[in-house]
Amino acid sequence: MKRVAIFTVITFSLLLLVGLGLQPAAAQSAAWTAEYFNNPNLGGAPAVIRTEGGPANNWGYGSPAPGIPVDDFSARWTATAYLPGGSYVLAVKADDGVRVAIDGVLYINRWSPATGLTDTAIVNLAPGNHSFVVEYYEASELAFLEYSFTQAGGGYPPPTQPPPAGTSVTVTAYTLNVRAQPNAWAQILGQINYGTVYPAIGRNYDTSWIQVNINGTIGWVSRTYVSGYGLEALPITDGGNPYPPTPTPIPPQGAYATVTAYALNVRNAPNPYTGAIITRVYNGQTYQAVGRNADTSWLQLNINGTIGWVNSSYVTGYGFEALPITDNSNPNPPPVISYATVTAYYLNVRSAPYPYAQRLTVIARGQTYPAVGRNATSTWIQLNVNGTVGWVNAGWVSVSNLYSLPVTG
Ligand SMILES: [Ca+2]
Repeated sequence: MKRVAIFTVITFSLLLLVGLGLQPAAAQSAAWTAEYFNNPNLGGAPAVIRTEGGPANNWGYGSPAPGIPVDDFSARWTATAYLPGGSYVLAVKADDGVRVAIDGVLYINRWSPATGLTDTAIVNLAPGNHSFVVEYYEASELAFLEYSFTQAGGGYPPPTQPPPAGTSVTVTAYTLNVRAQPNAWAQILGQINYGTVYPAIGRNYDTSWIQVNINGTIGWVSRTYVSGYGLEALPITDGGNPYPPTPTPIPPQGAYATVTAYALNVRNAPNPYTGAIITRVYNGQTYQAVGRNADTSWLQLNINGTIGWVNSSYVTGYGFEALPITDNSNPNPPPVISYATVTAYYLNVRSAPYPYAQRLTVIARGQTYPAVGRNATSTWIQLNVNGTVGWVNAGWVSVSNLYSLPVTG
């Protein structure tokens, strides 16, 4: 007797009153002789014999009678009743084992530990007296036996109880779990049966669960298995939507660039030559653009916290022109407007505009290189020799547009 499930006791009491009132076959309303055994196999003489209204009961973790243990007990109910001829539906649900014989024919024979299993049989009877024997045993934990024997074909008649005042639900499932919360994995408080009617006192946000009052116990049942009117008008009593809809994503503020190249270098400056590669981004990736150069040919992106530059030809997006200019350099080198052609047989290219500066390379007569600067007296010319920038003596080169060159040395 570790625990007494008051709710289920109440429920089953109600079932005895209401469930068995569903146009029961006579055997169910007849007096039954109940024999209880303090062993699980109906062995020996019964320890308790008494008259009961029927075999159905819910003993929970308890014992059916004084002197009977809470586990490893068994019971037998017998009755004889006059019945009109016809087809009947026999249904039992037992924790644990159950057998049902009618007129000596064993219609249900499930003598094994179980819970939540319903066994049914169709029983065709001639008019007259019929004998019923229901046997049951409990192994451990919960103990209950549900039993019904009803005329087939007529369906379930309406409940004999008048519907409660106000909004109510009628159970449409054979048995329906009543749960502590409005979801299918919540604790089961008990079960209610087909055709029974209970006050509905609330609902969840989408009326998929109804809060009901089962003789004072408040629980939830699935809307799928009850009928009723006005359920949508019930107050929401579960605190609201447990599954809030996914919020509509807020469009990102500012400009975003999505990579259209297979792979795109991200540099520390908006220049393919002087900007060092600091990372790469890949096709389809999108990053926030935080700046641009003057002609928006390069965009400064925030790559997960790393700020770098990408060529804007390889991204797509909107609003880049509105970004702040965060680099004042001209990404495109100025057009070459001056060339120097070597007139000496060989000519040293030096690191600085004077004769003994370090020699970087040697160029030869007839070769032409872009001139990029000069010294103030135009006696030395700065050349770009295939990427090596150095100085040559102006006396050994022929220079176009000499005075357009900037003074760089
Ligand atoms: Ca059990």
